[in-house]
Amino acid sequence: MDVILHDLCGADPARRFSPYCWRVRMALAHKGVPHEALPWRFTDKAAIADAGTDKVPVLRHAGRAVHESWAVLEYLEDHWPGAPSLFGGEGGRALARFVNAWSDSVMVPGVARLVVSDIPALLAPEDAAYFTRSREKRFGRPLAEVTADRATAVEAFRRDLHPLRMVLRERPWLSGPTAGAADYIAFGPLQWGRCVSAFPLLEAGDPVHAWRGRLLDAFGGLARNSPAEDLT
Ligand SMILES: N[C@@H](CCC(=O)N[C@@H](CS)C(=O)NCC(=O)O)C(=O)O
Repeated sequence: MDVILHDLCGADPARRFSPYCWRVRMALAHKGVPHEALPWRFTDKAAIADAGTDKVPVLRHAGRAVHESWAVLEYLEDHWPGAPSLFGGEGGRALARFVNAWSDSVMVPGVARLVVSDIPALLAPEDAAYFTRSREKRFGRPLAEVTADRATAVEAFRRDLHPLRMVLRERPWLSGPTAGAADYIAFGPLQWGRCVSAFPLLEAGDPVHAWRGRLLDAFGGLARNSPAEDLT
């Protein structure tokens, strides 16, 4: 295969759950780029060390190893110019960059503090130990404590999604007439949450829920058919 993606997985290699890798998988499907999404585990640092990172996604193509999901999206756009555009031009690229910053700084931490304690149970033993140690250090307390108040904390998360909701009330996609990079970038954290936790992040009836459903169904149900916990 010409294109390889190192894609985070759990103990079950079919459970793919990284928010950043999901952005890339949706973008690869959008572009119609044939590829192999190789399962990669947290402690498998040696497999990607040559890319100069210890994190996935890493995309390999033509002797190059590209890391950082935003850089991978730009790489796909620039190296497959004849395939459907992810950004819809330079203005779209610039606005998608803003969505990326918003998704990374608001959505990812928002989902993390609601689901992080559910993740170790899905990981291989050595990964679970690494994940728990590194994330407890990051949060400064046991993971069970981080999510203990999630039944009420989810309300603040849903409020934080309001900019997304306002747009999706008016139109089906962030990116324009069809889904594109901005949609995949915002979808990634929500897909992460539903893949690792049965705790429902979204309420039925929310335009964000309906939009997530459209993205789950895109590309023949690529995201919906992946193992998940929250099936709402
Ligand atoms: N800013 C990076 C973030 C990548 C990232 O944090 N990946 C996580 C998986 S979701 C990872 O590989 N973590 C490895 C670790 O924690 O050791 C991107 O957009 O690609």
